[in-house]
Amino acid sequence: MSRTIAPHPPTTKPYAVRADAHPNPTAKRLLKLMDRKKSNLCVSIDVTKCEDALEIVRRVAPAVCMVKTHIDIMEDFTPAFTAELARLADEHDFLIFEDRKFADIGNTVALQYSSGVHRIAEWSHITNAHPLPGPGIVTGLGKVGKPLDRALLLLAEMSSAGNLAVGDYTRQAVQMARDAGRDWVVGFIAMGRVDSDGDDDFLVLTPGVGLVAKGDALGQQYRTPRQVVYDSGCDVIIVGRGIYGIEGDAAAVLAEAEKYRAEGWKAYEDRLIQA
Ligand code: 5BU
Repeated sequence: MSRTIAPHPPTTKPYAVRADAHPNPTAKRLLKLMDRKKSNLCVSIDVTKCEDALEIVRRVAPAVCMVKTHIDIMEDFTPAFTAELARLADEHDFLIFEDRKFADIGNTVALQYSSGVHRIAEWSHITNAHPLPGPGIVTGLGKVGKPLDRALLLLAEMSSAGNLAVGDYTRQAVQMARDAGRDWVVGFIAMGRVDSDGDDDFLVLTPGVGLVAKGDALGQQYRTPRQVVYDSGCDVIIVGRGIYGIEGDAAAVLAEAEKYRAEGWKAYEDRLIQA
């Protein structure tokens, strides 16, 4: 399979080398632990009961660099859930990414990030925002997240069919990140190297990854880890139902996570060799 993107200098460097040069402590920690665990796999935990979510995390923990949550879908949320998640993250060496997709004015998102029932900034190392409202969203979230050494991703592209995050919108998202600086906006949710017109080293995290299914009934579109990491130059693969949705016991879920980890890592190593 041939590469479909223009070469992008930072993606030809090992994660560990990129870690050394990164100005954001969370991005630095992520790149280092990816290297240590040989994993560019983020597992997305989209179940609605806290104990079910924790059980999946315990199963996949050895294989992941990151766990992604949607905290607002938890039906029985209490702060004990995020405390346990944070404990597991420390014990098993992974980061927590709350996929909150903030999309309001700066003042409101700062409150949504810091307060309410979920107090996201307290436990989530990384979160994300739509660039739609303009740079005030980045500044507002930064007031809360920067003092805590958190990291922000902008949604430059999406995986779902017919989404509007394309063309100029994507280019302006990248510009917004550059204007904000990598000490706070560390990268993007995107389907490829949206930053390939420069040589700044952003992280690209990519959902819509599956080894078997091509999509779902609601517009999700899947590509393989190799298409995402090798062909498109992305850094982290985000996999949900492809891992926690499989039939079988705890060992089967870990085996599936391990399969994705191995595929993602091989694609990364091949990318370095090809560079
Ligand atoms: P799946 O089960 O692997 O399809 O789950 C994908 C996850 O990634 C799910 O939590 C989505 O909310 C998330 N996601 C996505 O699928 N596509 C996007 O463009 C973005 C997030 Br942004």
